[in-house]
Amino acid sequence: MIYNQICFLGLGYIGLPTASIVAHKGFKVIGVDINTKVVETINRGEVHIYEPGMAEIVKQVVKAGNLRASSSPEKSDVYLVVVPTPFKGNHEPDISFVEAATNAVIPLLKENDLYIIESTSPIGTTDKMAELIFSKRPELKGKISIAYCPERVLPGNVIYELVHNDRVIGGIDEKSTQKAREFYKTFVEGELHSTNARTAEMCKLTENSSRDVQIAFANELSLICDKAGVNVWELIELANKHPRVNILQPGCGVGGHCIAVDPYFITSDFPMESQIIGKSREINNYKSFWCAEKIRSSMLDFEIKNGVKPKVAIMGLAFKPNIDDLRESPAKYIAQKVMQSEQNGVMVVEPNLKEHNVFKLSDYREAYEKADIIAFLVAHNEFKTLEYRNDKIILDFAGIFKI
Ligand code: SAJ
Repeated sequence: MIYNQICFLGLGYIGLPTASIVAHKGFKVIGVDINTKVVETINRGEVHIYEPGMAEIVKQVVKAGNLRASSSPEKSDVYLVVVPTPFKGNHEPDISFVEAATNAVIPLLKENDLYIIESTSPIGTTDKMAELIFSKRPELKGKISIAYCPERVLPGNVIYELVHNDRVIGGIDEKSTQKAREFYKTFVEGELHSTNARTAEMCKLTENSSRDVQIAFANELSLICDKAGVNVWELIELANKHPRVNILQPGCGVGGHCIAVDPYFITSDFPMESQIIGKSREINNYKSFWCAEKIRSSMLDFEIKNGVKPKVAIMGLAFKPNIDDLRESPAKYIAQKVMQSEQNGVMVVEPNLKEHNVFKLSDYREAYEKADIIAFLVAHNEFKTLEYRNDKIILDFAGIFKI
């Protein structure tokens, strides 16, 4: 199949790296974004998102004329919808961006085109978009291919994983699945697994919900062990010696724009059936509240015992170790809650950020030296270089010293 031009709608965390990899393969790619600043940045050969290795590729493909950014789509042979699917108030999925992107390309569609949704979506979204397309362009029914193909890349390793991870390809019919496979074969070296659109939509939600449930189990264990006087880190390490047990690590809660979010796509559509998935979300959210309360009571105990307020170091703001991304970060939530009750003497540390528009950041070594109470929220590598100090109160929510 010859692709004269490939159109990506949405140049964010997934759209931009994918568009640049496809352009790097020699295809002509037009990237579309509603944010004019994003369009201008990319057309300068620069990036607005940090992902290791991406800036170099974008610079190269823009210079070579293979990647162009625009605010509106142009006639192409393949259209990929990679826009956000946020939530309305009560965890109700919002597919309005997917609908808007689809409406933008409907007038451009022609026979033999391929239309793909990559955005994490509620089950049935691809069918809905197919209906929308054919309601406005009935002559295209059976003449174009429509598929759903979720991404599963890990922030911080996107460029590698976009090429090497297996992909699930779900067409609305057999021909669509085949056409989508042909397209992904041009840049994906991982295995391509064929299915239908609804199963592919559900697969994405299942992958992240299963991880959220597993993390909730570890977090629940940490609450039980705190009360039982058992070291949860040692417990999990021992239990995982069993050949068929693999318990994940407790943390200060679950963050990011995926694991903490995707399970709600299921619970909002299947509230009665998704008991464990719903409860796991509650447990992971509660863990963050529990950590904040632990810190605050430790501060109170210190003041009662010593007659002075403690100096406190909040170690880590990112949503996971060794990245600078604070989206949906439980650590940020905890820092905010602790500082609501006490500003004085609280130092905030985030080694992956130079500054923050809300928190005044401290150097992690200085904060560790000065503080009476140290709360490790995120297992950044820098923190693992610190020596354990038994003259300080260490709240180890991230397993730095595994105490
Ligand atoms: N976490 C724990 N304990 C663990 C593992 C993770 O508390 O043992 C926490 C992390 O600290 C973080 C959160 O969970 O706050 C999510 O981190 P993550 O590394 O599990 O997930 P993400 O959000 O960075 O990326 C996930 C990945 N999905 C899976 O691993 C099933 C990635 O493959 C997906 O592509 C991505 O979501 C997405 O875009 O959906």
